[in-house]
Amino acid sequence: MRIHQNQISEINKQKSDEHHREFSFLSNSLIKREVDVSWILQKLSDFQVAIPSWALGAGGTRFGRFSYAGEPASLEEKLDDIGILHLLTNAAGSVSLHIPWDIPEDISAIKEIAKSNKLLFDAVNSNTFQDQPDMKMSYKFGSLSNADAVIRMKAIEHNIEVVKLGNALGSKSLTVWLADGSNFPGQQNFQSALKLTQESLQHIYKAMPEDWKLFIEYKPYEPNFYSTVIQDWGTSFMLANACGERAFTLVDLGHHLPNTNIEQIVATLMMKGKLGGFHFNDSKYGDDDLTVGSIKPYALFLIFNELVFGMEKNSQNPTPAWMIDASHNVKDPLEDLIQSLEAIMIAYAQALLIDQNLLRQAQQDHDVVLCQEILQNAYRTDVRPLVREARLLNNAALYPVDAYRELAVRRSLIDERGTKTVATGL
Ligand code: LRH
Ligand code: MN
Repeated sequence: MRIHQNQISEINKQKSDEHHREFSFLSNSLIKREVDVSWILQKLSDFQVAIPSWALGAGGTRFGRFSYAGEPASLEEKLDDIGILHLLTNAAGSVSLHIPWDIPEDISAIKEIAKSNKLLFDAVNSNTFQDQPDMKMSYKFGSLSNADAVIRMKAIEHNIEVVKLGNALGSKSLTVWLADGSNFPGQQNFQSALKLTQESLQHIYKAMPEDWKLFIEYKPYEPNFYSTVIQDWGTSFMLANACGERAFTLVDLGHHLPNTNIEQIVATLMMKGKLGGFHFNDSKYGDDDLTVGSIKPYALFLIFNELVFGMEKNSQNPTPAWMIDASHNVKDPLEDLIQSLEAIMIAYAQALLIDQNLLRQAQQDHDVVLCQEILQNAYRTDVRPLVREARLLNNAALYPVDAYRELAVRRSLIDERGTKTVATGL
């Protein structure tokens, strides 16, 4: 199922007067605030978020999964779905594959389909948190940290295989997330688990092509509920330093204990040049993988404030990899991803409104009230007309969810694929 640009421009016509009214009102008030509107529009246009190949079907929990009709049953169909997202939002310009959930059978055919959907391949993800049908051993008690050297080598070889596959597709980075840990005190020797994990990651790092990056994703708990080897940013940071200059920490927003100050972690990692990328999502309690900005939009804004400051000041930190990592238990997966992209663009646009020099001066002067005024003036600015204008300038939809529904995309996907197809992934 494909949609075409002219269908989107047709739909945009219905709302363009309303949009232009709201956009000119906003840009006039921003110009009065000495904001460079065209600079922000360019930043928004250039901001591309990778879509997870494992989040294009309905997600679920151990308590159940309610499938969504018209799910993509193959990687080819997943790339077409991301192509639809990209046409509607101009913000979904790449895909992050999870191996073996999405192994391309025919690399050149997959590259063709990606190209025809204007998609690049972002980080590839290895998977040593599930046993594969043909496996003679198990990752039940760990993979890169497993006390059994044969199992560790199996996991290392899998990661090297994933890098080879990613390299053939044009990807330039590997994301490693380990479920490794323990469920009970005494079950695991913390020091040897960390030491073995470090050695395994160093082995993988050395096997990567010279221009590749390694992203080490941390998580405090689940599926292990007493300890996780790579439990927090500090452990990931240590392991990245132990690997080398092309190893970085990956921040999944859902991988923090309640009330963790994530924006401070982001600032610290950028100052140290070790912030590799993000898995954007939102959560109320644990690793809920909910729609970005649906629970804590102000926290997301504060993170983007640190990112904007860091991208201006920390040349030692490469541009982070922007990726979504969400699971859709009750929403149409594509509508959920559109809402996540919108929330990311809004938080970024609001953060770009902040006069970082004015804020620095207020901080120097210990003018605490003014610091908050500067932040909240930006946060309380309705930047949606800006985000819409950036889409319009790139021939995308002014109102992507409305356009998705008006084009009856889900209906067409169901007509094409039926109601029983199940997408691989979470
Ligand atoms: C772990 C995680 C990781 C992925 C998985 C799908 O919770 O965030 O990034 O490998 O979800
Ligand atoms: Mn993640």
